[in-house]
Amino acid sequence: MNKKFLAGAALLGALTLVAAGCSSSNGTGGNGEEGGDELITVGFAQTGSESGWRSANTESMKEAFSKENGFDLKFNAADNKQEAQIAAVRSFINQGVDAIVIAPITVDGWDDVLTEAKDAGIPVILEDRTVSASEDLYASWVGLDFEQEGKTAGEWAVENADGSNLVILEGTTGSSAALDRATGFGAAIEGSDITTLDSQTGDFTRDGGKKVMEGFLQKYGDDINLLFAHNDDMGLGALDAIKAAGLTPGKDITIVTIDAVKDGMTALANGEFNFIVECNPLLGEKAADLVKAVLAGEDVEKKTIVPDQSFTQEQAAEVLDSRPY
Ligand code: GZL
Repeated sequence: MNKKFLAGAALLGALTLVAAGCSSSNGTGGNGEEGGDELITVGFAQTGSESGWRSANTESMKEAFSKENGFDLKFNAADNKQEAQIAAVRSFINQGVDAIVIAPITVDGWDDVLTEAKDAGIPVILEDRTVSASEDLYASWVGLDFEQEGKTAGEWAVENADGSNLVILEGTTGSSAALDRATGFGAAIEGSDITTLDSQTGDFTRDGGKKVMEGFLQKYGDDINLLFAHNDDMGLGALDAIKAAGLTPGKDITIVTIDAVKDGMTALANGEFNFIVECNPLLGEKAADLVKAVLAGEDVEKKTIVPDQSFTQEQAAEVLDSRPY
């Protein structure tokens, strides 16, 4: 139930009780919990479960939006389909949640449902990816600098693999992560001797990365000597295709990815990947703080960027056992 409505009803109820010379005797919060405060009901529309990064992000969000932290979380994973994700947001609006959090699968297509949330007086916080809709349709965004991630990956490639023939496994088409990583990487290799043979989406999944890499290898064979994958999971899928083609990943084909999840860092430490740019999935605490601040009527920053780092093979080997995800 929308907190504004509840607050009004509670006030009216309290006034009625006082007027009738009664007082509430059960000493419970609005939701009847013994002595507890009322929980903040939050609808979280997650993209799906397409990658190791997504699993870590979901875990971080569920941990932060726990009952212990004062939340009643309604969770939906949209199987990487934007129409399902928009339907989930509409359902949260109809349920009259206090706030909505979205990890928007793609940048476009959000104006209508965000306007509906605004008209219903339900604040929206974006986490992870961004949208093209007007900033006045959401309260705040917390995420990563995807363009910088792509730029860092591209700069390493020019520094360590200039003159290579490159294939690219792109993330989900139309997602801010894929669009901005492509922009940053492209700018970094501009003017270098790296030749881009092909670029295609693997939808951020291992299966997608494997299938697209199989196609690249059939078409270009061992001309390929550099792979840039927009996330670890597509790079991990590509490893299967590279080995099946009788090539040695990390040597015959230099591999640069983004995320730095455990399986990616393991591949980096054992020499199958060559460089990874981190993309921090632990956004839950910041998102929960933003929800509480917005509902308390506090001014919040429109954008919060969480810092990233990058890893070579040697650095991965050093930190692998201490990685939080
Ligand atoms: C990035 C995130 C991307 C990851 C992928 O913040 O949106 O989506 O890089 C994930 O692993 O699927």
